[in-house]
Amino acid sequence: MAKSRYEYVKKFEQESILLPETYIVVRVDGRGFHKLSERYEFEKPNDSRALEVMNSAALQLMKAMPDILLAYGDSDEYSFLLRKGCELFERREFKLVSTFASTITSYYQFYWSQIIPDKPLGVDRLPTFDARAVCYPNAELIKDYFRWRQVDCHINNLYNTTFWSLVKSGLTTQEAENKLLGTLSSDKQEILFKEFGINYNNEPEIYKKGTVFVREVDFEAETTDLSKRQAQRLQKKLTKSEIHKLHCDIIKDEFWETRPFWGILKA
Ligand code: DGT
Ligand code: MG
Ligand code: MG
Ligand code: MG
Ligand code: MG
Repeated sequence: MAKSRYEYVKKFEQESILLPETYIVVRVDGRGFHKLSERYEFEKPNDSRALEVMNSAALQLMKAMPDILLAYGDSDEYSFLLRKGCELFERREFKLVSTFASTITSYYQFYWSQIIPDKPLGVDRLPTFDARAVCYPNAELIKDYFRWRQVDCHINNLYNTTFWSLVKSGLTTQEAENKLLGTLSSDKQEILFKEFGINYNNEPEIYKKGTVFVREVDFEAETTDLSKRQAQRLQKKLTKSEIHKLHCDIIKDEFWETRPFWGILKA
């Protein structure tokens, strides 16, 4: 095809290629979900249907992208781990993050209409997501990344559970906030138990631990130079593998060392 005289403008485009041979974590997060949760009257502190929408969207994204080995999410966010040898979009960052953000947004809106049909989405506040990609060079960092997100889930859930118990018992939001200022985890657990008879340990695992999707695939450590046939075989194996849903602890080593994909990660 002949080039037009205007084609030179393409040279102004900048490409950012994610570092080769590193794990890529893409995290998506709902935009302004504080406001969105008020607009659609989410249950407090946790709306189980909204969480189901988020989880369904994340699972569908994972199915559509076989290079995702693991996903972890809570609240309005999800983190996806892509395998080290992933060549999706030639590792072009903008293509990757914009695709993740738009795909999760589409799936989220689709599942919303299925799961929450009694609250149709209004154009004044539609759910949308941002996305970022971070490269991590080794498995230890990957473990700590996901541990960081689960600890965050735990801290937020304990706070929110205590906060909304106080508010539902008659405190204003300001009073509840003041009461929790400077409290430790143990103080919040004590407030929950003494004032509301709630044993935090008995709260649903999905709220305390978030949701983990694991691709149960057991190929050996990735070698750098796969032949075309080996690469195709691997892609097929990834595509056909089952995905399991868990609400378990991912902070302890046990989770990591007992997963089939650990062989890939520890390399
Ligand atoms: P952002 O991400 O900077 O655009 O702003 P937000 O407002 O999305 O803030 P973020 O992502 O730090 O926090 C998530 C918000 O979503 C937080 O205010 C609580 C709300 N949210 C998420 N899930 C639920 C839920 O199940 N129930 C209720 N009531 N609120 C939720
Ligand atoms: Mg935020
Ligand atoms: Mg958000
Ligand atoms: Mg968030
Ligand atoms: Mg095009």
